[in-house]
Amino acid sequence: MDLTPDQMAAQRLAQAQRIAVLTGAGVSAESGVPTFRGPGGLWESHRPEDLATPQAFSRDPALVWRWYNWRRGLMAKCEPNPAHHALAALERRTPQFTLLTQNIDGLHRRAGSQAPLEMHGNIWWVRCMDCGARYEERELELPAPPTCRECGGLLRPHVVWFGESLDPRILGAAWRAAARCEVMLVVGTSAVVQPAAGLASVARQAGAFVIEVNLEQTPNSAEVHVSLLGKAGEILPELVG
Ligand code: BJW
Ligand code: ZN
Repeated sequence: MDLTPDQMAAQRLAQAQRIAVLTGAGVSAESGVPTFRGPGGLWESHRPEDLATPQAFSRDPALVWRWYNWRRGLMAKCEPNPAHHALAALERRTPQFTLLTQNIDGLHRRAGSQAPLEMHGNIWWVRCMDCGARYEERELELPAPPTCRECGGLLRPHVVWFGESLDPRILGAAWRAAARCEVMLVVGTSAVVQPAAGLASVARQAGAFVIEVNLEQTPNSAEVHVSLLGKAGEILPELVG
């Protein structure tokens, strides 16, 4: 009997020894974290060039920090949802599992994922522009801008802005995981921001079976093996079983 696409995806995930998962903002949407693009997305009411570039930060660090403080306040109230939990469960049962996330909210780790590769950084970490110190900072009432506890220098969020390179070790590990996996699962990303958006093609060209879960079609949809349309928090628990 022919399998439906979701049954085929579930079977591939159950049988694979090596799985790579790439997540984007859509995986945290059901936790209440705003996405960037699409209806209600952050870029509908905020210009990325004013808030998420190194030039914007040099021009007006206070403005950028007020935006990050607002987002830190929002994210502090969010809990992992069934999609995060399903991915943590998939990791526990898969011999070689790599979670690649573009999200900075830390929710995968809170759901039990052991070592997510946070390609765009983490909003709960700060980095000093002067001495390079980087440390976790969970205080919600940070001044805008805050200063370094080591040297008093200007702190920035430890995230990757447009025009900045990703950490080469993280990018290298992400590329290797994509090139070596048997199955790649791509969840809740609009697949327009490089270099993360290219990972599905890397996996596909290396022979992996690629599954996409999203509310809508993306630039990746035409080249994946299975595209499942719907909410990650509903589809992933079904897929992982
Ligand atoms: C659901 C759902 C549910 C909703 N269930 N699904 C041309 C011009 C200029 C620059 C470039 C260019 N070409 C390439 C570049 C470089 C640039 C880039 O890619 N720009 C494109 C936009 C064109 N990339 C970079 O600059 C990167 N660095 C780099 O490439 O270095 C080398 C280089 C430098 C300069 C020039 C060229 C090369 C760095 C990118 C850093 C991205 N940073 C951000 C902000 C992080 C910090 C922060 O959050 O404040 O990262 S931008 C933002 O987008 C954030 C995200 O991680 C990233 C991706 O977004 P994501 O996760 O896909 O979210 P959305 O909102 O886009 O999509 C959500 C999806 O979920 C949707 O599809 C929904 O349907 C779905 N969904 N609910 C399932 N319940
Ligand atoms: Zn410092």
